[in-house]
Order: sequence, then C-alpha cells, then structure tokens
Amino acid sequence: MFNKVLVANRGEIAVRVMRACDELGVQTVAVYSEADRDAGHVQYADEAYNIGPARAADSYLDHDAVITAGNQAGADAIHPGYGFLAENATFAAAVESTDMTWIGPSSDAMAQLGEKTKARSLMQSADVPAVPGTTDPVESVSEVESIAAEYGYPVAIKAEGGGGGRGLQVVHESDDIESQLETAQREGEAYFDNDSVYVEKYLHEPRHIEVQIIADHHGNVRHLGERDCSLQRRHQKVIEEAPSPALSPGLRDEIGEAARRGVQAASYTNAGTVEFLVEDGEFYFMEVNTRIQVEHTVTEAITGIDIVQWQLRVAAGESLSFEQSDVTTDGHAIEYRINAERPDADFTPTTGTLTTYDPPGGIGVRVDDAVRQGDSIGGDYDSMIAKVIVSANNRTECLARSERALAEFDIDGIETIIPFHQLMLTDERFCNGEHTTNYLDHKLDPERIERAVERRGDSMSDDPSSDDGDSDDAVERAFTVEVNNKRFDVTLTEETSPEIPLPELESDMLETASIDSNSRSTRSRPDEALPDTEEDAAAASTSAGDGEEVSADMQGTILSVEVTEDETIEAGDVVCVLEAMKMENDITCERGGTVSQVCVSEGDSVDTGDPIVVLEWVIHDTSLTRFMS
Ligand code: MV4
Repeated sequence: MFNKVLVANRGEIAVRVMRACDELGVQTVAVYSEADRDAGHVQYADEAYNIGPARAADSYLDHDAVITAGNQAGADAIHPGYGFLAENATFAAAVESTDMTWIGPSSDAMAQLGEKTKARSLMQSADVPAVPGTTDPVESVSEVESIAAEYGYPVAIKAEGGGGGRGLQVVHESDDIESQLETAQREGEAYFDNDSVYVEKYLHEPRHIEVQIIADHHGNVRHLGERDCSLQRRHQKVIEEAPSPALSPGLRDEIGEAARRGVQAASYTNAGTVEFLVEDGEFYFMEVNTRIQVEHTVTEAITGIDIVQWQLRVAAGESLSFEQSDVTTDGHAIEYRINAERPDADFTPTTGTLTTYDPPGGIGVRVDDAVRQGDSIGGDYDSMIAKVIVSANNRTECLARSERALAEFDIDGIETIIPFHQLMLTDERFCNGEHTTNYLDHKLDPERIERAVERRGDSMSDDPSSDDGDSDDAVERAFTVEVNNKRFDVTLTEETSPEIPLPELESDMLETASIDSNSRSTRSRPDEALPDTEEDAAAASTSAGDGEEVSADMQGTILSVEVTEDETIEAGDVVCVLEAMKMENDITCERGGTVSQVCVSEGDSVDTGDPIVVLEWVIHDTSLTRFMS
C-alpha cells in the first residue's frame, strides 16, 4: 500500500478519498487554491499545498502545479477524484511518467474510451449492445440522411468527445440535418477539441442506467450492480439510486455481465462506470466514465463495498479479494445532491454564508460533505455542497426515511435544492419509479417547484434556529421554556431597541411569542402534528403546576398571615409578617399568582428556607393556543 497520497481535488470527494486513505493507514496531501485556504479538504488532510497563487479558479486544473506539490510532499500516488483532471488522459500520462502512481485506469484506456466511436466498437466486439448507429465518424449530410432512412426520425448526432449533453443534436427532419450537423461539429470542436461526430437512432423515453465496475491488474473484473440516474435536469443528475426500480432481475444480471465483459475486453483497470440507456426492456451501451463518480455512494450502501478503498488497493497492485458471486446487494439507497441553487429560479447557483449548517443523522443516513457552519460559499466551484445518502430495507422505506432526513437538514444563509427533493418525494412518477430522463426538463410543472420552496419556507420559519434575518425593525430572540416539564421553543419579537436588556419572561409576553412543539415531525406533517400539540398546550396551561414558592429568608416567628388559599395576588404583595431579630419583616412574593397552598399559621416558628406559601402561575390557554397555529 502507498505511504502518502495526494488528492488532486476539493470538496466532499477530496474528503471522501482522504477518509479511505486514513482507514488504510495512508498519509494524505491536499492541494488548494487561494479561494480554498480554509476549505474542509485542507483541514482534513495531513498536509496541504497552495497551488493557486495565480488564477484561483483554475488551480485544480494546473498539471504542473499538482505534480510539483506531489513531489514536494513525497507522495507516492495521486488520486484525482471526479471532475477537474479525473478524465484527463494527458494528465494521467504525465503522472505515469513520474515516480508517482496514477490512481485510476491507465492513460491509454482513458484515451481509448474517451473517444465515443472507439468505445462503441470496443463494446460491440465484446457483444455489448449499443444504440443502433454508426461506429465510424460521419461527415456528410447524405450519410446522416441514409441512417435516418434506416431507423426513422429522430436521430441523434453526437460529438465524438461529447458528454453531458454538449455536442448532442436531435434531428427531427431532413431539412435540419445540415445546420444541426454543423452545430454538433462546432460544439465538439469548442468543448472537446474534436469536431468528429457520429449518429444514433434517438430513443424517446430512455432510462439512464449505469453499472459500477472495479478491475485489478491481475485480470479480475467485478461489477457492483447498477445505479439509476434517470432523474436529471439539463444533463445534471440530481437524485440517483440503487438498485434501479425499472429493471427486472433478468435484465439486471444481463446488463451487469455486459458491462463486465465490455471493460474486460478493454483491459480496463481501477473503478469505472459503464453507462446505458434502457428502453422497452432493451439496454444500449452509451459511454464509459473512467473515474469515481459522485453517486458511487449508493452502490457502496447496498453492496457494503468501499469502492474508493478498492481504487487505492488495486492501484497499489492488490488483487480483488472477492468473486462476482460474493457481490450481493441488500436493500435500497438514494442519493440527494445538496446543491446551493435556487430551485424556483431555474436552479441558478447561490452564494452566501452558512449561518446554520446542521445536517441530518440517524439510522440509514450518510452525509458526505466538506463544509461547516460559518463557511462561505463563494460560487467559485461546483454548487454541490453535500450529498445525503439514505438507505433502508426497500425503496418504500427508503422514501419515508428520505423525507425524515431532508426535513432534519437545517441550512440557513444559503438556498439549496432541498425543497426540490422534498417535492420529488411527493411526486407520483418518481415515487412509483416511473420517471425517464426527460421527465424534469419536459414533464414537471415549474410552478410545483415554486410551491415546494414556499412550503419549505413555511415549515422552517417557526424554527427558532432559523433566523431569516429579514425583520428590520424588530429583534427576534429564541428561548426555550418548560411548561409542566414540556419543552417549548419560543421566539420573542422585541420591537424596541436591542440595546435595552431583555425583560424577564412573563406570561403576558407570550402575546408576541410563537411557540412550536420541539418535535421535528411538525415540519413534514404539520397537519397531523398540530392537534396533539394544541391538546398538550391546553393541558399544560390549565393544570399549570409550575410556580413560585415563597419561603422564609431568615429564622423567626410568624406574626400574621395575609393571604388565603385560592386568592390571586400580585407581585410585591405581602404574604405574611415575620418577626426576626426583634424586627417585623414583610415577606412579599416576587411575581404573584394564585395561592395554592398556605404552609404556616400565626405563631409558627420557621427556619431559613421553610416554605410559607406556594403560588401557581396561570397562563391563560387562550393566549397560549393562539400561538400554536
Ligand atoms: C441519447 C438519448 C436518446 N437516444 N442517445 C444525453 C447526454 C449524453 N451523454 C447522452 N444523452 C442522450 N443520448 C440516443 N441515441 C438521450 C440522451 C439524453 C439523456 C441521457 C441520459 C440522461 C439524461 C438524458 C437527458 C436527455 C437526453
């Protein structure tokens, strides 16, 4: 195993890789840009190097700077994470030419599979079905026309280097071929330095199914089952799950074996993902991702296999210790990407400071992140700030647990797409597992997202820890009060200047208070939780056992008792006269209330601390229940 690994990435994936290193006893090295001086991955690592003095945003793409940091640290391997340099075959080759090991497939395999037509013919030679189309690049309008004549419209023109929807043109009629062919070529050239394109039959309502692969340097290849990533927005995955709700057991085995055969034929090593489109019970190879992916976590959850640890182990020369038949899956897992974006404003990225950051926990909930409360999100990098991975015995239980976990996630200071996820958990298509890749872009009514954002706002606004900061002329302060031992979180709105010290809490101040029961279930099911809470509140106020006990503050004799049981008295009223040290002392009550007990009578001698009367504070239930709604 390696001694020291440099992680050429940031954010949650850098921390994810370092965690695997820690568990293997491997030292970790972070690199960081100027924008990331205090970032989570920097704090997590054993040592860290600034590689961003010039252009902060591009630091993580600087081949030489990363390799120099690795040499300076004495690292013996580099893990690229995902994004940035992860699928850059040139960088992989540069690392291979040093004494350091590239933790990933060989640069040759990356270059081969990065070219889509090469990948297609490689797969076809291993009997892996691909979408009907060309395996050679297409250059002329007439070639596209003849393919369209064979399969019918629409057809897809795809850039050779393509991915993520860039360089993808869907042609519906022959008149458009010329201009769309040019567009695909132009985009391919612009984004991938490659103007070569190919053509496929276009599938209307496919699902995106991908198979996780891990391969060692001794010829062993295992697949770890599939993930369903059909819920995408403009080619960005938002929710991923495993297993797919859309595969029959037979199709699942077939697609897993096909992926395994395909990468074995390519002499592939390390972790990888084989992407397929699935439609009408048929699967079609699309492309290979030669990196660890964001959504690898759902596979880990249902297989119990630490994929990142295996990336390190196979890169260090170890053999896979398990057979294909040892890979079994248990239950269901769903990943929610927590993006700092406004779901009701076209998912535009947001920036700000995480004034509250309180992620969920408990059974079946994993949170991968690299931020802490107080961090600022600057918008320099990807908007994904965390991932919530929920697992359970089956999909139904997983959806219920997801609702619970997302309601627990408390974030203030920055907007996230949590309300969108919560909407999906009420969405019939998604809950039934019937969504396809075009569902979000073409079928979902955007107004439903706006309403989901409002609902989340409503359910969080009575939470005293979430201060929206939009009250200009009033100061809000959060208190916890206990009534009959029952806990209430109370927000007091102070209309006066904040310089004036807060008055003591008295029952009449509740006029401006809002109370919610401390139960978190009120967030997701307010309609059910409310009646319980009201009942409790009414019971608490009418039988209020809490109150004031007036006791003797010195030893002496009771000269007279000035109150009787059930009498209501006010703050400062005299309850008895006590003779002590030859003086008559008026004993008064501090707050007032109803006398529930008189403990002394005329002539009694009392010691310091002995009770004299007990008062009950009565909070009128009309004023209390009013705040419950
Ligand atoms: C397709 C397709 C339908 N038919 N190819 C989009 C991104 C690129 N990597 C492949 N993509 C697609 N290729 C054929 N022949 C539909 C898509 C597609 C898609 C695929 C996966 C996930 C989401 C998608 C959203 C729109 C289109």
